[in-house]
Amino acid sequence: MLRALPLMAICLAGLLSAACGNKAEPAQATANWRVSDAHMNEMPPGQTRAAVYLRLENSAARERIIHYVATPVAGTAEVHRHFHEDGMMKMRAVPHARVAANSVLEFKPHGYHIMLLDVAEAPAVGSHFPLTFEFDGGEKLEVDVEVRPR
Ligand SMILES: [Cu+2]
Repeated sequence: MLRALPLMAICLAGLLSAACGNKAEPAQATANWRVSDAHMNEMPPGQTRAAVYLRLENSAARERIIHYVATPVAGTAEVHRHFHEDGMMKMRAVPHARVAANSVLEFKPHGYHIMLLDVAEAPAVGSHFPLTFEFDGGEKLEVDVEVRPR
């Protein structure tokens, strides 16, 4: 914790000068979770699928399981993971993704992502929408997702 403090100070100063990496969005936090960099890239015209990326930190001392993901902008939302098979990049749904105790699950290109299916209307660049995780025990976490230009 002592080590984290100077970093945090640098990051706060960085936010003021817009020089703190590309994480302009402040982190979203609850007692058990800390979320940062939640975003979706602008959808190409005609697409009905999109991936949401974020950094999900489990600050609890036990493993948690993601049972369900939902957002009003998509008919269905699923946790997916990319993997290599026979020299090809494929993706597969991960119905009960686990987040280890005191650790971070990164949803990022070529790894885990939240797949939005049946997006009827592409959200505008610069807009935000809510994404809700439901974990084991029924705990819910609502995340604010930013739509960024491609
Ligand atoms: Cu996917």
